[in-house]
Amino acid sequence: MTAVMTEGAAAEASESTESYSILRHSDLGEVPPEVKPSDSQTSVAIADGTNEAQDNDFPTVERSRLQEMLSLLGLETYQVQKLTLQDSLQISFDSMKNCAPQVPKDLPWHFLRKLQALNAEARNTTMVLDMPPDAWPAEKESQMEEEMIYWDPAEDIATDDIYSFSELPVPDTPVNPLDLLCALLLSSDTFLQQEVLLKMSLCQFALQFVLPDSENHYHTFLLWALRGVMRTCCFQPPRGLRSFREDSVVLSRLPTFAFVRMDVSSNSKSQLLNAILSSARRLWDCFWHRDLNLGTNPREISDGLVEISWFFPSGKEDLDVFPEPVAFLNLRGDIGSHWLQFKLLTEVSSAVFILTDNISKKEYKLLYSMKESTTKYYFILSPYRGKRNTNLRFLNRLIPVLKIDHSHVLVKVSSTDSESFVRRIRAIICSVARSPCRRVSVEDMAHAARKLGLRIDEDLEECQKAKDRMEKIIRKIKDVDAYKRDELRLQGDPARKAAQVEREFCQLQWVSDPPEKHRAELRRRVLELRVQQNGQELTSGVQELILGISSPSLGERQYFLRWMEWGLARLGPPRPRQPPETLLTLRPKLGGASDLNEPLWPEPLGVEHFLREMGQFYEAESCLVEAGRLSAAQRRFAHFPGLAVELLLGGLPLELVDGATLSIPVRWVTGLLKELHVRLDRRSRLVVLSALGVPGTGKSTLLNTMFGLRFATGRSCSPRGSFMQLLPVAEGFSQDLGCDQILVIDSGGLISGALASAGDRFEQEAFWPPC
Ligand SMILES: Nc1nc2c(ncn2[C@@H]2O[C@H](COP(=O)(O)OP(=O)(O)O)[C@@H](O)[C@H]2O)c(=O)[nH]1
Ligand SMILES: [Mg+2]
Repeated sequence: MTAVMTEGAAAEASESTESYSILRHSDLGEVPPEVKPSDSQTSVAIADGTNEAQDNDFPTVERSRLQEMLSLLGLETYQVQKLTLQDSLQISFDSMKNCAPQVPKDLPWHFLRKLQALNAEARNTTMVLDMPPDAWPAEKESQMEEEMIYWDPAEDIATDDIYSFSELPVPDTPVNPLDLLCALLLSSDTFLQQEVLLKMSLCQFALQFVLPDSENHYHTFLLWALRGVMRTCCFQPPRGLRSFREDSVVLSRLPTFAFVRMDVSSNSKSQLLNAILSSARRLWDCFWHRDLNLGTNPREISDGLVEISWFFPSGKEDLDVFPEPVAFLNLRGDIGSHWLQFKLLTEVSSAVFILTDNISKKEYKLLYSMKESTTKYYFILSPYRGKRNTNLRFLNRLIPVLKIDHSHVLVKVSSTDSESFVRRIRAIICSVARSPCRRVSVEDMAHAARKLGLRIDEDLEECQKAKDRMEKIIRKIKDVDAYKRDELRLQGDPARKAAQVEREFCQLQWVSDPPEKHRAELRRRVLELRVQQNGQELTSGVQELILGISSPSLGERQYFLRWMEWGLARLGPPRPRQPPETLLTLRPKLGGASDLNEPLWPEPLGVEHFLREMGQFYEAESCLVEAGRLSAAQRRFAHFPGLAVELLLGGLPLELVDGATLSIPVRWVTGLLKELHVRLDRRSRLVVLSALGVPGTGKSTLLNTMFGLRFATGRSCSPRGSFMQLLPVAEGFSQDLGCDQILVIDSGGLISGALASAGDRFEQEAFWPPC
């Protein structure tokens, strides 16, 4: 035994130099970076079984590497006060500039802007260098000298089109895209992290799952950030219409497959994963790999990053490489240096694929320590010259330890047919997924990560407090329609009738000689309805919501709203798959005469209903004050606009046109705008930008993509009213732009589908924006 070990160790020592020199000159996909002092230190400790939790002993070289990266990218200022979603939306001189990044500090912003526009080239953000090398940031000058030597200034392109530079000769970018992404996420607050991941998922990129942070000795499991990513689940009852519901990806329990590298591997893990996920009809570069962007630097801070991607079948045979949903995890860097992440993957995955060229004594010891692990292990080997015997010897000893057989060892060398190799791996994945394998959700994985000592982003106290408050409200909602009727009473019949009478009252002003008697009658009826409304008490659900949005902590308020959005979205029944036009043609047959003002599909309960209720309380009270039936001192709801404006400033779309009555609650909206004026310290010159058009034509999607906004989208679930959101303009830029804020208005399904003729629809929609 001792003799074998000694021999193995000797072989390892003599071979390591060989394999390293081969790898340095290899152009094969994911070439591992040089073994860093920190890596070897960590891995030895782990192999001895002494270091299982977060490494609190990071050497200073790691610290300075992260600091250098942050300072290179201009992100060091965001380490205490993190970059927020609102910061990223701000309209400034830079955001209006339409040119390629010139210096490294431009990279994070360009990446964010491209991602916001759902540009699939976002990960390939490169720079166009149009300044002399001596203008580079001093701290990186020496390091860049070598990289810039290949750059010929004569090739500089004086272009202002940020999308055209992908066709240019690609300059050496001083930052690896994964480093850029990690640095940006480490500098962002949890809401911006969530937005970045959501947009990345829409671009069909792999998402960050465990974010390494050597600086603060904590790796973060991004549960909250992933929670915002939705997937559509289909329901097909034996009889009846197919229906669907959107749910967060973190809730699905799926077979999960982890791909990791041990020591060195000449096979690119990410390219292999991309090949596994791609169909013959669609190549999918889900995981970034270096061949996607020539000339990028090795990773500096993103080793230890774990990414996740899902495969959800589309129902189209030529696209579906797997018959059922599966998840994939990809650890960047060597498992020995990132043992904690590797252990997590072994605890949550249905199977782990280990890519390696080298199994020697050190690797044997590492994997031997996993002998109690219950996941299935597969090896993907590509042995280098002279390593074959050593590999085989240690592999044979690992086979009983990991409870595997020879079918779990796959060899891929340069002569292996790649397509059949990929098919073989897919077949393994399918067979594991069909067997009674481990199926865990991302939420379950977070429990495992917590036990291992990783930090979970969602464990923040304010996030948990907000969640508890949301659950208190949601628990009471057994039936959405009954809840709307009983708890949100003001927006039922009284609001509809009041809106109708007020509309009639307004129309009277166009009559040349309106009968005074009729006007007085309408005034009396409105007042009566408002008295009725004002006589109601706030229900417990609305009171609880008000408490949530009045929290002194901005973070808690924002967490609460997100929790409420998700909690309420899960309550409704699945929606019909068919577009509303189909339902329209069916409805007269089903229901006979129907109210044309009724929505075509049941409106799901949302936060906007609670705010609409607050608006109605305010509206009723203000109406009575105006009529002299109530004194200003008796007002109970005067502070409501202030609460709502705080939400608007935090990025929540506020309802401008009531989706149920299709009327504008004038006093409420006036109250909001007055409050906004005060809150903005009178810097409230607004430019109003609105999108009008037939429902389902992509208005909300367009506004969201252009400005990074959060208007509800989707053919059959968009609210019918109109919503407004604010875009802040940077202080130094408001003079040039001529305004302090941009108010973006998104008209929802103001008109019910094809019910109104095109002319009527246009007239109705065009009527309200100037109001
Ligand atoms: N394929 C495709 N779908 C789009 C595009 N824009 C929007 N959609 C989809 O069309 C549906 C309706 O979009 P939405 O923005 O809600 O339309 P709105 O009712 O006019 O606001 C959504 O499911 C969008 O994802 C587009 O440019 N291409
Ligand atoms: Mg819309």
